Amino acid sequence: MTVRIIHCADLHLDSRMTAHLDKKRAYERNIELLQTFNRMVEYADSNDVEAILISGDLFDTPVPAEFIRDTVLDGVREHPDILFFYLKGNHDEDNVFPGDIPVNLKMFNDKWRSYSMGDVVITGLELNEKNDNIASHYLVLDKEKFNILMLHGDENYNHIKMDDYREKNIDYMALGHIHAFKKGIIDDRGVYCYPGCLEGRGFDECGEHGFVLIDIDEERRTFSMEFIPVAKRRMYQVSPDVSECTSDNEILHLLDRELADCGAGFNDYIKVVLKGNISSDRSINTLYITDYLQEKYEYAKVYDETDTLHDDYAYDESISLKGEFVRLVKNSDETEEDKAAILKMGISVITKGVISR
Ligand SMILES: [Mn+2]
Repeated sequence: MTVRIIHCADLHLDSRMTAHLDKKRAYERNIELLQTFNRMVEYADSNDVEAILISGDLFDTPVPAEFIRDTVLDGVREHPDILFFYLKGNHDEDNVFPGDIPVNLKMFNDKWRSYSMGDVVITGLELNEKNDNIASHYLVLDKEKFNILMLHGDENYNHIKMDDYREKNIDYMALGHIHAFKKGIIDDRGVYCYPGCLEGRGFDECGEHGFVLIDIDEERRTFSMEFIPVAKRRMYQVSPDVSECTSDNEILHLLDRELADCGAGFNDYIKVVLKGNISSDRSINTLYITDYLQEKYEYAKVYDETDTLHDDYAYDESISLKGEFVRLVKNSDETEEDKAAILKMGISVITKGVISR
């Protein structure tokens, strides 16, 4: 008999997300996060998945918006054949469900608690400052069973040390807290895994995101695992060196190549940080580049962090506004660093009419 389980974590439903998005788009993005949760549940429904493990931070806040909280509960109720195991994390640590919860939603508390699904046993505990150093001492698992352990944290947060969990008969440790996929070995028997968040919310969560699908062979007590990407949008950041680009169009071609290599598509969020050295008679029009990218992607932001080649200033003897400006700055009492910054900004205004940032 094969038992099929989904392991996810860090959905962070009802996040602020106002670092890059205005209020309206942040709200739309929250709805997308909720739809991705629904998509995962639909995947479970149509692929014979018996249980979904949520290893913490289902919500970004202990008091999620009613609509988001109730939609999650509706999704659970509408799928009575799927068991949902929800262990709270550090963002949703309070009582997120004040009312009655569906019978197929199984929760945990600050003491070890186990649920059996035939020969598969799911055990979990919500770590806190009082129990995190002693929790492993009280963990007893039947070595004849296939043991899944749910926890939220890492070495630093909640002090989860893999050494403490060796030789404890764990087969699969379903963790949450780290927002990118990560797996490793506990001992001869078990592995640990962080599935990462379901959707990236910022440029510190770039690339593919999804959940882990686990197929357990109950008799042989073996399993296989597969990462299933499910995110609607992905975040990508590229920092190309544009020193060799002699025009903004050349920068666009370079970005096209780099973003194609990433696999970025029109649903995705793009952050570009331009690097390298450009000559003083050149200024990059970031508005032009941003506009181009916004046509091709859901969201794009461009930062110009190029340095201007210092030597070029010395030779500008032209009788022009730019020449006069360069000489004025060059002969000023400013530090070399400030001179470069002032020249970069001023030349950008003079030649393109925009301030290059
Ligand atoms: Mn988290």
